[in-house]
Amino acid sequence: MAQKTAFITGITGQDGSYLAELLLEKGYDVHGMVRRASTEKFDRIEHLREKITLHQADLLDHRSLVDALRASKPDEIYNLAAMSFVAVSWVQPTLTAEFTGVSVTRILEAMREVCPEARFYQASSSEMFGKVLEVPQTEDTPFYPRSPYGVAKAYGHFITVNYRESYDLHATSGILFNHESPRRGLEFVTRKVTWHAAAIKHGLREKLYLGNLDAQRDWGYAKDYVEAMWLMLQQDKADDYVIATNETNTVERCVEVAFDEAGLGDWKQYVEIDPQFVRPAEVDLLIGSYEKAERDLGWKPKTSFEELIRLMTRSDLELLKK
Ligand code: NDP
Ligand code: GDR
Repeated sequence: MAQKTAFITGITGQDGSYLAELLLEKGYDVHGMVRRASTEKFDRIEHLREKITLHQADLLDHRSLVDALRASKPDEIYNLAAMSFVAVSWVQPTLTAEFTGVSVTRILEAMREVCPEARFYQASSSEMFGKVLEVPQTEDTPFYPRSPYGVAKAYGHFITVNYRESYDLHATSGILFNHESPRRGLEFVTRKVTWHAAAIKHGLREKLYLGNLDAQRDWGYAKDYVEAMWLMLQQDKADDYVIATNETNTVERCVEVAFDEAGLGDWKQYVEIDPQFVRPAEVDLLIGSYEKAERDLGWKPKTSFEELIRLMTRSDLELLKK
C-alpha cells in the first residue's frame, strides 16, 4: 500500500505531538504546521524533528495555509491548532473567535482549493455542551456553550458539518472530552495540580492556588484519544463522534489523588482558593458517552482517571527532581 501523508495543524501542542508519534508508527509521512515566533518552542516534538516536515503557516493567513497544503499534499488533515485555554477566551474573546472558530473555515477553504479529496478532522470539544442539558452527553445532546472558547468551537463544529453536507467533503468532527498527559500545558488544572504536588514534595513551592474545586470533568488520557482521531478518518463515511470515558470526577478529587501519589498526606494544608481562577461562567458537569465510538470505531478508553493522575504526578516528580 502506498505511504499516506498527514498534515497536522497544532503539531507543537499536547495532542499534535502524540498524534505525530502515532502516525509515524503507522508509517505515515508526517507534515506539521508551525507558526513563527521569536523563540522556537518545539519541546514536545523535538525528538521527532528529523522524522517530520514542518511548514510555517498561521491559522489567520489563508495564503500560508494554501501553500502548506500544496507543499505537503496530504491524504489526511488533522486540524488541532486553536487558542485552547478556556480561561483566556474571556481575556481575548475576538482573537479566540478568529483562531478557534473562523479559522476552521479558512483551512476548509484551503483544503477545497488544494486537496478536496483529503480527509479532514476537526478538534471539537465537550466545552460546546456547556450548561448541563443531558447526562451523559452524546452526539445528539444540544450545545449551550458557557465560554467564548466554547462558542468558537461550536462554530468550528457546525462549519465542519456544513462543509461535509455542502461540498461532500470527508470532514469529521471529534467531540473530545478533557484529555491530559505529562505533556499537558501547565495552565490546565490537572497538570497544574500534579506539577504543584511534585514541586511541594521537592520543597520548591509551599502552596497551590486554585479556583472552583467542585467542577466535574470527564478526564481521559491524551495518548488514548489521538488513536480515536486516526480511527475516525479511516471510516468510509465521515461522521461525528464523542470521545470520553463515561466517568466524571471533581477538581478536588484530582487534587486528592495527586497529593496522595506525591506522598504529601492531607492536601487541605497546601491548597488555597484564589478568586482569580474562578471563571465568569462555569461548566459544572461533563460526562460523555463513548457508545457510538465503541460501536463504529471499536474505540474505548484504556486509562482510568486515577491511573492518569498518578502517572502525571510521577512524571512531574521525576521532572522536578532533575
Ligand atoms: P494545545 O494548547 O496543547 O496546542 C494548541 C496548538 O495550536 C499548538 O500547537 C499551538 O501552537 C497551535 N496554535 C494556536 N494558535 C495558532 C495559530 N494562530 N496558528 C498556528 N498554530 C496555532 O492544545 P491540545 O493539544 O490540548 O488540543 C488540541 C486541539 O484539541 C485544540 O484545538 C483544542 O482546543 C482541542 N481540544 C482539546 C481538548 C483537551 O482536553 N486537550 C479537548 C477537546 C478539544 P504554538 O505551540 O505555537 O502555541
Ligand atoms: P477546561 O480545562 O476548561 O475544561 O478545558 P481546565 O483544566 O482549564 O479546567 C477544568 C476545570 O477546572 C477548574 N479549575 C481550574 N482550572 C484551571 N485551569 N486553573 C485553576 O486554577 C482551576 N481551578 C479550578 C475550571 O474552572 C474548570 O472547571 C479543557 C481545554 O483543554 C479545552 O481546550 C478543551 O476543549 C476542554 O478541556 C474539553
